[in-house]
Amino acid sequence: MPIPMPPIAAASAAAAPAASRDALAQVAHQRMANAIRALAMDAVEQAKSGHPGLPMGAADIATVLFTRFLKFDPADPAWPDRDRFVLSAGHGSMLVYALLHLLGYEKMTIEEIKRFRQLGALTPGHPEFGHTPGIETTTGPLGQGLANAVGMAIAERHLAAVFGRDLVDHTTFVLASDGDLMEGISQEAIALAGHLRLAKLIVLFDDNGISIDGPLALADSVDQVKRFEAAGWSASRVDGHDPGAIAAAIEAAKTRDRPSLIACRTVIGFGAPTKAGTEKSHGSPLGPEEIKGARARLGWDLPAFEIPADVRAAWRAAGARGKGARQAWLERLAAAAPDQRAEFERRLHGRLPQDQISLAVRGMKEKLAAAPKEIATRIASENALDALTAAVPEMIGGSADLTGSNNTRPKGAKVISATDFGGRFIHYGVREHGMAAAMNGMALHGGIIPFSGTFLVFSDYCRPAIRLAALMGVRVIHVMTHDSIGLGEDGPTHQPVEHLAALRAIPNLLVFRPCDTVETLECWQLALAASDRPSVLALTRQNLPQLRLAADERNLCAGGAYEIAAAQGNAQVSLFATGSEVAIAVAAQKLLRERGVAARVVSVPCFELLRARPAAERRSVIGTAPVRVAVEAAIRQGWDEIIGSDGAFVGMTTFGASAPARDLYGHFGITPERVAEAALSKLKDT
Ligand SMILES: Cc1ncc(C[n+]2csc(CCOP(=O)(O)OP(=O)(O)O)c2C)c(N)n1
Repeated sequence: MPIPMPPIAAASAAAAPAASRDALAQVAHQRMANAIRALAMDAVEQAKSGHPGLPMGAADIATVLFTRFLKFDPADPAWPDRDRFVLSAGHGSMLVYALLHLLGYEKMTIEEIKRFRQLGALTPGHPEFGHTPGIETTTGPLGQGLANAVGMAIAERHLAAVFGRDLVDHTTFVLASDGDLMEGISQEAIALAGHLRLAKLIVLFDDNGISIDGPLALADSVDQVKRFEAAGWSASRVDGHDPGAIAAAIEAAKTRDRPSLIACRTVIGFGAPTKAGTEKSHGSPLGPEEIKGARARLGWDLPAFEIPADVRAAWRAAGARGKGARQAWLERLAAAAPDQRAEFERRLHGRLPQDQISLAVRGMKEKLAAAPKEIATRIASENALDALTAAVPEMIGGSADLTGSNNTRPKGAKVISATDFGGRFIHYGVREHGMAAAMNGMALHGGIIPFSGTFLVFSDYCRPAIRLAALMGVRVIHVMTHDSIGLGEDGPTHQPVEHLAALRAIPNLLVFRPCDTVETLECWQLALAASDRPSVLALTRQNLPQLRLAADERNLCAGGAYEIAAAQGNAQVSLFATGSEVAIAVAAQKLLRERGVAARVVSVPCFELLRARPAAERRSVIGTAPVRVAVEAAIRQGWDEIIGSDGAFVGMTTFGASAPARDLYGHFGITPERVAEAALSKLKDT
């Protein structure tokens, strides 16, 4: 049954800043909101696909937010001190496209709106960061945007603590739907935000009681206000079609000492005569008859895609509100101490302090050459972090409650807390998914390189956010320790088997699996340098010998693979391995030598970097030895691109088991002897 439509509230321009008051006063709020509704209906109709319900229902909320509160300037969509607006319910993308168009974002022309959901248009089905100026993050998978926003709000607080409020002082707004709040990730995100008392995070909940299947009551009966309050938020309910009430609630939220939820009761598809208030307006074109009826109800008698001049002018005036604020900010930036300004700009532009990094890496390499270390790569990573975080102050670490296991808290890193955001380490709690999504938000905000940790097996819990990081091309670095059966006694629940392959399957993600302390340092250096993609570092719990003994300034991991132990004579066998299995391959090389077989060992710390090399280089690293054997304590999937389908693979085909690591390697046959046997048996066949 349709929910009865409340009366459309009259406009109030009283709260508008002076610059736009006059223009706003000319045009009722209602007509401005209806412009969003009309564009959404028309674009979805033209595309024959899309979601009109949310933009039509949330148009009043968006109109209030963008005309009275949000600080932004269409002339510079990436202005660092803008307020952030995250449409967590990305399916309602036409809401934000309509806003960008109406507010005067240059690239968002009416032609782009007409090309909604067409190839190459700035109006893809769901908002995409980096594709459309003014879009803060890619949303669509529900819940992610909300968790990204938590990261953005943390980033704002941290940078404000470091650089002062003159340069950093903005609010993060989210529009979230029922679906966002039903997703599990939302619990992780709101719990973290409440704990950190992120007062400058305001969530507007499009509380329309409808999802795809029908009324929310089919599947959910959570009292969201109580839920958010229980997580330490301030929460209120308003009529989401009453601009005065929405404005008052935002006004109040801005004074709170904690994050705020404003549950805005709305009617999905507001204005549609028979489909409003029902799931029928959620995700398909309304159809010509319904649109005609909606136009009549809304008093909008213009043809498709036409906006009356006065409404357009009022929206443009709203778009111009932030110009002065940006100008004032630019002046404050210009007046800042030169060092402070340079450092601020360096961090915000994502430029690394290359000299300091090179110095730190060189210093560590010299030490490691002088005194090789047999340690776990997770410890090697901690050592690398001690040096690198000293050189790169924008690195902010963390862990999902495995700090002591992941070794991601560098020496002296203070904890970020509700009372002190100046720290550089975040206790994310047991919230891997929320952590990964918040890291995306920090990277998107700019000025921060987030890195964090959990066990590799729990990369599954982070995967949706890692995928989005890869899609968006943001620099987040995941330290994933306990990377194989080598973790031992915790058993098969904790032993990753398919995870390396699964991560390598994500386009644009760098998956590093270093074999010793030197490679770990090099992989860290590469992950930091990868400014437009995320990285995972898969690291061991168990100790590994240092295989790279010579001092070498070059970063040998940069090519993705390299010969770490040459054959004596013409190689008959190439042994490929990653991480902890490189030492096994080196031991197998020795066994083969004893049998009169010349083998070379190639370490493959990063498939993606190897794949990116010119074919001739790749071929030369892979080599021409007639037999190829790969060893990795994981599944074979992916390895055929290096060893071919005729190559031999020594690894896992089942889940692991609970036992000391050494016993497990024997049990699963990942040993030098088995590697040598595999090579010899292939040699016989050639
Ligand atoms: C993680 C995830 N699961 C499922 C979907 C598919 N989906 C898109 S919108 C939606 C729910 C719609 O309900 P709501 O969030 O209340 O949006 P509204 O109907 O109010 O537009 C679903 C299940 C999705 N986008 N993301």
